[in-house]
Amino acid sequence: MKSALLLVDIQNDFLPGGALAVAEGDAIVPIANRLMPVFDHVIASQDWHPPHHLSFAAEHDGFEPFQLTELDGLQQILWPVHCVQGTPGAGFASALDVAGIDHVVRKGSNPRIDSYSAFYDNDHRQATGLTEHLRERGIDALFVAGLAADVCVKFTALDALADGFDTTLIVDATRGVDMQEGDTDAAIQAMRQAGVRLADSHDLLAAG
Ligand code: VGL
Ligand code: ZN
Repeated sequence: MKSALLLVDIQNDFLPGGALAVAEGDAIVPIANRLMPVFDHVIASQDWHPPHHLSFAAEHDGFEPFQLTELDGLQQILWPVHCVQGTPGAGFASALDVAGIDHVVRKGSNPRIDSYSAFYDNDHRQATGLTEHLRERGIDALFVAGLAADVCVKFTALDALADGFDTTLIVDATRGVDMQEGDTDAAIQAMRQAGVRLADSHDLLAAG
C-alpha cells in the first residue's frame, strides 16, 4: 500500500489568536513536522477564500458568526472572516515545516459555496483534483491530520473514504472547533463508524 500524509488547513487563522481560532491548534504543528519525513508524499490543504465569501457572517445582514443559515439550498454555518486569499491568516502556520510539503490543494475559492473537504465543495459540485492527484501517483492510503477535526478534517476524511482510499485519522494531530461541547469527539466517532481508522502519531513515528 502506498500512502500519503494530508495536512488539512494548518493555517494561521485556525491557530490561537487567529480569526477562527481552534483551541490548542498550535499543538499539532510540531507533530505534523515530525510526521512529514515518515511519508513519501505530503499534501497540505489551504482554506482559500475570496474577500467576500458567502460563508462569512459579515456578508449577511443581521447575522453573527456561528449562526446557521442557508446558501443555495445548503445549510451553512456563518463564520468569522477567515483565510482570505493572500492574507497572513491564510498562510501556513509559521512553525510548520513547509519545505516538507510536496503538493498544496486550495479550496473554498468559489464565493457562493463552502468547501470543508479537500476533495469536493460541500455540495460535491466541483472537485479540487486531489483524488486524481493521488491516483496518478498510485497512492491508495491516506493519513489525515490538521484543523479543524469537527469541520474540514471530518469532511476530508469522509470524502477520502468515499473515493476509495484507505483512510486513517491521526487523532493526536488534530483539534476541533467544538462550537458545541463534544463536537470533536462526535466527529471522531462518526469518522470511525464510517470506516476511518484511528491512529496515534507515536505509533506511526515508531514504525517509520
Ligand atoms: C474550516 C470552518 C470554515 C476548517 C474552514 O478548516 O475546519 N472551518 N472554514
Ligand atoms: Zn473556511
